[in-house]
Amino acid sequence: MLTPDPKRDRMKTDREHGLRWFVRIMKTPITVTVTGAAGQIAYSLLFRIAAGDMLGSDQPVNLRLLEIEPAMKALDGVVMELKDCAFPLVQEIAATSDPDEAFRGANWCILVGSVPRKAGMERKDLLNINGKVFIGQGQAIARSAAENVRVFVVGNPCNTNALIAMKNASGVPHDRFFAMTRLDENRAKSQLADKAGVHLSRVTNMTIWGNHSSTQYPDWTNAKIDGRPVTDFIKDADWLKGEFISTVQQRGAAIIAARGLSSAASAANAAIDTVRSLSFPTPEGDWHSVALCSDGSYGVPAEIISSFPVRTTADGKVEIVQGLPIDAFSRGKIDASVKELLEEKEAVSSIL
Ligand code: NAX
Repeated sequence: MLTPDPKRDRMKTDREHGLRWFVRIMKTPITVTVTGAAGQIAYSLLFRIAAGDMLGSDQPVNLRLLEIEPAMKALDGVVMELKDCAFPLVQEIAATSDPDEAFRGANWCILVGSVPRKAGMERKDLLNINGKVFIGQGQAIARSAAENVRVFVVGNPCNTNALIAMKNASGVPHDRFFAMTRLDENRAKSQLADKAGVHLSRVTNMTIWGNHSSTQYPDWTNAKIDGRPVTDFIKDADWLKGEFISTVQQRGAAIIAARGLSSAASAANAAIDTVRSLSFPTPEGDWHSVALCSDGSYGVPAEIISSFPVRTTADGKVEIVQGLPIDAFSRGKIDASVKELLEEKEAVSSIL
């Protein structure tokens, strides 16, 4: 144990103080709004945003947190804990149940809050209940967020919730809306790495196509291990076409069965990964998965929020990777998931 040394301790305090001051003067803070801020995903997500994991260790942030009225007391506790972490990057924290107040000046809106499916509820009922929430939030984003706002939906059914928000956020360009399939991508990479007996950093180019649901298609045909086809490492074609896909599709349910609660830390981690990948250039030759408004690429009808292979360019543009070969097996899987998205769109057509 070090003996007390007032001079050394004073220098250490000065250094910490200097770092905090340096961070404060370096960059304009980015305002991040998180909805469902007292929920279990947010309980992991907020602390990682505040620590700089999402936007960078030199990027100050303002946190604006939205909850429904009954959860405001729990949210107060989350705010207390955020303050007690004394994160140097956090400039302001606001907690509210008013969407306009929450989205005021937001550069990033991460929409996590959503009503969960209850026993006896049809998918259509869930779509309509959440639809109302995302109409209001889309409108509030249009009224109150920053001009360069980007909206990233995690709350399920996330693709269609994003579509509803997009259609109701009048004046906000459609290319600002995203929904999360990165957790599925990460799950797929991990499954391939385990099966091939390699570290998962060697697995790249993993696309999730379609809907974040049990119809999603984790595309092993275009994925790579050490830059080579996955089939160079995994010879079991039946596994790739069957168990691999169903394991990724059903992973959420498997976690609920094991943990008694849905995935939270891994979902928060995937949200961090997504915003980071959309904010910084994608490594050469690779891509990542996120659902965005289709422009008709790969035969996916325009104006649905569907997952694609995506790159962020050096000048910050987000582009769908073009020209990937789609074999008959992949075509069938993509079409099945897109069909589900079109059915969801039809079910909420009255509120678009
Ligand atoms: P929790 O139930 O723990 O938290 C949700 C929070 O949202 C609650 O605190 C609730 O009060 C709040 N909320 C509800 N309506 C709101 C509204 N109108 N405005 C603001 N807040 C509102 O759920 P959690 O485990 O955090 O999951 C959140 C959502 O993420 C769920 O819809 C879940 O299905 C979805 N997921 C999406 C994933 C994806 O890959 N896209 C994976 C993980 C997760 O399943």
